[in-house]
Amino acid sequence: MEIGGASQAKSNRWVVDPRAWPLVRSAQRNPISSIHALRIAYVATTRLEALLKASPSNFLGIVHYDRSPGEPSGLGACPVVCLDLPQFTGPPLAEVWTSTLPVTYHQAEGIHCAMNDEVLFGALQLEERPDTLLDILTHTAYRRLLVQARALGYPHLLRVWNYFPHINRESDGLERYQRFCAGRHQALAEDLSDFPRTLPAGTAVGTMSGSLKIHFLAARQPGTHVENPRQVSAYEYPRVYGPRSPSFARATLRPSISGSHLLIAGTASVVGHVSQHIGEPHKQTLEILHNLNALITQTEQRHGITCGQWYGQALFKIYIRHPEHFTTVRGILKEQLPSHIQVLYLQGEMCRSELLLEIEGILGQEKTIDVSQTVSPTRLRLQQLTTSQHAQPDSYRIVASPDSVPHSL
Ligand code: 3EB
Repeated sequence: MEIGGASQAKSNRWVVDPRAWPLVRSAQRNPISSIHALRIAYVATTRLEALLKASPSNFLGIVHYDRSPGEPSGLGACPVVCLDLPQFTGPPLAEVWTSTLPVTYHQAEGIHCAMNDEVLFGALQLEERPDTLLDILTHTAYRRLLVQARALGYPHLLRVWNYFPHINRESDGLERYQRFCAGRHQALAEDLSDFPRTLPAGTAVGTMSGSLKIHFLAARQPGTHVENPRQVSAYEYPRVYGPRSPSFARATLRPSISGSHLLIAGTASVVGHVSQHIGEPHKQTLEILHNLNALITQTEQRHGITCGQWYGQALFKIYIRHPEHFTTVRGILKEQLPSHIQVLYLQGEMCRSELLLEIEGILGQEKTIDVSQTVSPTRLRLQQLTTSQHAQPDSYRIVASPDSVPHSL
C-alpha cells in the first residue's frame, strides 16, 4: 500500500497542469474535519478504534481486506465488510466511509445499511450451497438490495462491488462469472427503470474464499451514467462473453452540494470489447491508464465539469491476479499516478482469465456552493457550513503532480 508515496512524475503520459499547485496544497486538510455527506479513505486498521472514539464524524461503512480482522469495538450497527483479498504491502488497511451528516442504521433481510440525508451504504452476503447456482443466488441478492434501498428512500443505485471465490471456475456448464452476470442482469433488468442507462458502476472480482459479498452505494438523487469512449459498453458486449452481458456502467458521477464523486468501475485492459496484451502485465497496466484517462476526460467534457476541478480525494484500488506481477504493476503506477492518490494493492481474480489486473477509483470534487439553491433545512445547514469552510473550491487535474503531499485521516 502506498498512500501517495514519494514517487515523482517522470513521464508526461499524464501531463502536469501547473495551475493545480496552490490548490492541491489546500486539499491536505483532515478529510473528515469538514462537512460532507460522503468521504472515503484508507486507514490503518490499528488506528480504527481510536478514530471511532475520537472522530466527530459518523461511520457509514468499513471494508476490510483480510479474512479475519479483529473486529474493532465500538462499531455498533455500522456495516462491516470483510473480503479475502490479500493486501500486497504495508500495514493492513481498511476502507472507511464517513459522513458528518447524521447517520442512521438499519438492518433487514440480511442487508446492513447506514444512511444520511443523501446516501445509503449497504452490505450483504449470501452463503453458497451445493444445491444453489450462483445466478440464482445473485438474482436473490440483487432483488433484495434493490427492494431494501428503495424502501428506505434511496432508489438510485450508484455503485456496486461484487465479490465471490472461483470466479473463472466452471459450474454446471457455465463459468461462475457468467452465472453471476446472468443473475445480476435479470434482477436489474426487471427492476431498473430505463435499464441499461441507469446501471451503476461496478466491480466483480474473485476472492480467495468466502461467500457472495456485495456492498453498494445508493442515493436519494440519481447519479449520471458515464461510459468510456475507448470501450464498448459492458451491457452491450457480444454473447461470446456469456449469455447475459455484464450489467454495469464504466462510471457514475454523484452530484452533491457538499462535493461530487466520480465512482469509476473496475477498469481492465479491454479496448472495444476485446482483452488486450495477453500475458503482458506491463502493457495491460498502461492500457488501463489509457482507459482511465479517456474516461475522466470524457466525464469532464460531457458533464460540465471544469477541466481538472477534482478535489484532493482520490482513491485507487488495484486488483492483481498473480502476486509475481505486483512489482511490475507498482513500478508503473508509482511513476504514472499523481502522488497524492491513495493506492491499495490487493490480490484478486479478474472476470476474464486473461486479464491480469484491474483498477477502480473514486475521485472527489469540491464545489462552489450556491446558497440560493437550498432545497431542505438539512441541506441549508450543510450549504452554509460548507460555504463558510470552503469559500475556495480545490481544483486540480487528475494528472501526475510532482510532489503533492497525501492527505490522511
Ligand atoms: C471489463 O471491462 C472488465 O462485471 O461488474 C470490470 C468491472 C469488469 C466490473 C462487472 C467486470 C465488472 O469487462 C471486467
